[in-house]
Amino acid sequence: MLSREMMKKYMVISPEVQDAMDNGYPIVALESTIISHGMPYPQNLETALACERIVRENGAIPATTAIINGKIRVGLSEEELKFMATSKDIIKCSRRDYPYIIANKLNGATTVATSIITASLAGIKLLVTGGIGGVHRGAEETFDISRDLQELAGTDIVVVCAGAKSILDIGLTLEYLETFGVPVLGYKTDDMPAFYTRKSGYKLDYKMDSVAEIANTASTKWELKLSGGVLVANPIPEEDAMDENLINSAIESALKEAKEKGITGKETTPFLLGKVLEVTSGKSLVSNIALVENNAKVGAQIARELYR
Ligand code: PSU
Ligand code: MN
Repeated sequence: MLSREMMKKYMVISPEVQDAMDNGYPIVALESTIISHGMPYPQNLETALACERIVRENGAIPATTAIINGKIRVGLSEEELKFMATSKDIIKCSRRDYPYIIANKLNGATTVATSIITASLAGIKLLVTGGIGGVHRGAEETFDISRDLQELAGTDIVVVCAGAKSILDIGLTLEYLETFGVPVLGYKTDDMPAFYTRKSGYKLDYKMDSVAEIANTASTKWELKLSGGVLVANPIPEEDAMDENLINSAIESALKEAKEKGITGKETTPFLLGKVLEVTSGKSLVSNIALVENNAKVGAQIARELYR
């Protein structure tokens, strides 16, 4: 956590989040790359607002993270969320970008990696996202492994996601998490969810049927000084899941086009998401929204247990 002095220098905490901090209320951090680079307008703004509402309805306070004009922001107003959803002047911000964007008074959308950093600087213990970044397919050649995984491994935080998209290599992502000591807890499932679908075929070691069990596992990890994060894999609700064949062929064609166009680095994930949206004629967006909202709900419930 940042010292008071450094908080004053670098961070702006919204009044609602500050009040929650002062009173020991459960807080749920939310990322902002999904808003600026993960979904089109206006669905991105609608989803961000819906997630905040769902967190509140489930007894916690939402804290969307971002960098605006070089200030680390924890908790955004509706107007600021709209800015994140519409401005073209927002840099997708990973760990390497974080100091640059702040020092130069720029705007940055926080990925899972930098949302974890921000949450940790502010003392928040739980983050909700849609899908976490991971080991990309072909990483043995490209070395493309999302910073999300290292940040999760090295920070005391619970991250709630709907598994990993099959634009990634889900098997290698799980191996990587195992090496770095991150427990992956399936919420009511023992199969790693694949974001748009409920199952990937990769088995999870631990299935948890209650949010209390999840919070207890995280607390135990931290009390034992086994520092680092816990990943919760919360499958998309049955009724919102996509047809497996449709989504897999969309992903294959998106990967093929990315390769042909020579898309690399930080552009890869946004490009693939955009293509999948196009190929499925918007169906993937409907699923994406549903799973994020579901994560917001479960995340708030876990946060309440954690802050007990
Ligand atoms: N997956 C999604 N939507 C997203 C992202 C991932 O379905 O918006 C974003 C998240 O912010 C995640 C980031 O942290 O992409 C990972 O990017 P990269 O693969 O470049 O590390
Ligand atoms: Mn990458």
